Amino acid sequence: MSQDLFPVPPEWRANARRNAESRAAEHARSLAEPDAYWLEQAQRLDWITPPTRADESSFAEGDFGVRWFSDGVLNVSVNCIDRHLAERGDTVAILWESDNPAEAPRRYTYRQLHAEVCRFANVLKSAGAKKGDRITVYMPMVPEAAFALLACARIGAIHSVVFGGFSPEALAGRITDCDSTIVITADEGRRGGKTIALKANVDKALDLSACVQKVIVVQATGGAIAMRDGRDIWYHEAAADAASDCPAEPMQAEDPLFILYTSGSTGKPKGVLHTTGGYLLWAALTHELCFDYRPGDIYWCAADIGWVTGHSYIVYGPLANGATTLMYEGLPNWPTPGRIWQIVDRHAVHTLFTAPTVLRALMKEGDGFVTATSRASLRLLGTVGEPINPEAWRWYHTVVGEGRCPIIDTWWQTETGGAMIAPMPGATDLKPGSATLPMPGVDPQIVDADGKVLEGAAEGNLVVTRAWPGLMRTVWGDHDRFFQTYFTTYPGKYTTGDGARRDADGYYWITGRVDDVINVSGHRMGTAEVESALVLHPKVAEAAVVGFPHDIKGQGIYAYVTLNADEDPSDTLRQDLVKWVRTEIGPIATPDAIQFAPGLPKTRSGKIMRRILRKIAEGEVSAQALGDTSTLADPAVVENLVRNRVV
Ligand code: 6R9
Repeated sequence: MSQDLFPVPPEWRANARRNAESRAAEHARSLAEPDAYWLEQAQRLDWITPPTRADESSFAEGDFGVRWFSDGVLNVSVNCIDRHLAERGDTVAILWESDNPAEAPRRYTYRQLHAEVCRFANVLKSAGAKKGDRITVYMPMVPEAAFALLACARIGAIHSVVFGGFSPEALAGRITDCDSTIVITADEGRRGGKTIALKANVDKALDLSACVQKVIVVQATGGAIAMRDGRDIWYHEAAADAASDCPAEPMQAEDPLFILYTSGSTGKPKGVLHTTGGYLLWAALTHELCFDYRPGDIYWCAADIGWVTGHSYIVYGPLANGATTLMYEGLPNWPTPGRIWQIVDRHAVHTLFTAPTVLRALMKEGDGFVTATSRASLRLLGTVGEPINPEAWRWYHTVVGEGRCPIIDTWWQTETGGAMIAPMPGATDLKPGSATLPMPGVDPQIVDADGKVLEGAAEGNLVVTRAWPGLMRTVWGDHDRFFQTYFTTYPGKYTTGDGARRDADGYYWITGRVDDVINVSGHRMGTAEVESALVLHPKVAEAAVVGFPHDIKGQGIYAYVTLNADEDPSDTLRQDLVKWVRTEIGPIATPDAIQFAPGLPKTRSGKIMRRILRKIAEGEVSAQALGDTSTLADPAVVENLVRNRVV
């Protein structure tokens, strides 16, 4: 095993804020004296009224609730902008790189960011936005997307970002669920040289959702779009008359900051709610712990603002820490597979934070695109979104980082607000494929199916035994669903839905989801969502969806479809179903394989046996792999499925 241990590089050992001993001591203290530790940590934020109470959460039925710093008052945009003005007003806060490599980058200093965010906040106010209103943000990766989030935070409105790749139907569902009154969008988005008709999608979505009164449209490409009188507002026109100062709304620590919809194993996507004080503290603290940001570093999180990673590690964490955060509009591999490394060189990027799926796709193109660039500025490499296979880890470490950059593999979830298990660059020896050790305040356990706590080296279900400041507060509009989903499988503990192994050194290795969530290119997809989309098709009687291993995406989507009795399977229908799902949910839900199945394996009580469907999709079709099929209502169904596998 020794060759599999990558010790902390000497430069990091000498200079980082934390070393192995101080990391361990901090973790121990955070669990032993949580109130003292967290009230001390709270001082990294600027409070209007500092909190005197830290954790008041309970995971127990009866007095269930998550609450932190409840008597504190603050504003998130002030913490991300105003408080930096005196010391680093002229430091670049947001450095923006266009999709088009020939276009000049844009730079906003903290002082300019202040003016932009205030103007945006004033435009929102003149459109009628008030504290507590929900505002849906459906934007490309342009600086205005970050301004929009911070402007919402400034006036106390709750933003709900919907990824620009979601369809009008999916957007409408998310607008209606939280009763948004305003949508912020752009004329079009750009990615990889293609345009995305964002405003046209909003128009279609608003035919399905009646709650929206105003649509604020940022001019991003200048493409022709329709504007509806009385409803649609051009941002640049409204901003021309808006003041560049806007008082910040004082917010209680537990006032909502944002909703972000995410897929679960059942039902429609859940609106994960994060609040003001605890979330911001967690984003800022974990950004420091994982990346040890120092003034002058160019920090690049190559995620999209539509996902939680973009919220916590493009916008809130880095800006709360006064960092220069690079925001990139396009794709890592366009116009060439070397684009990501060219951007690293162009901006002398110090920290790069991306996803395993991106690394796998780039690895396939060969090392030449990497070695053609310098990358001399790189000091730290991060990953997030899915388990990183050791092969991709080694490539990232050896070829991209030339052995000098620690790989910070951060395990966390939309629900957790920020990194939960991750290395710290100056403190943690690395093992390829392990997210290593828990962050301060995080008390993980591995439990078996019956909830028995497994000690030492063990494998099972990953749970967390106590609240931390970044934990979500509720599912928007359905507090009971929050409790039922996360706190009843193992009463008194937060269920992550992930499996994990802990080795003899106490390192955690995430093994993937143990529920019906699949991870496609680092994006969470509920199998139930894809199934509901498929059965909406007039020719489909029944559908079952599972994940299967995919070289680039990590997991692909495999759908078993039973047609209505009078319908015949055909390739045309198969293509039609793929298109149908893309229209219902969006391109990220594109099925990779559709198998027409005259029958699905069911128990006598009618439950679909997904275990068997997963095995068949994975190509494990021996009797031994398929296991006991005697409880099936009709065992012959399985033979048919095995015979007609499609990948
Ligand atoms: C941040 C984010 C959460 C799910 C999570 C897990 C998987 C994320 C991971 C990882 C192994 C890592 N996941 N990071 N698995 N190692 N470093 O991705 O949030 O979109 O909510 O997805 O992603 O399965 O449960 P989200």
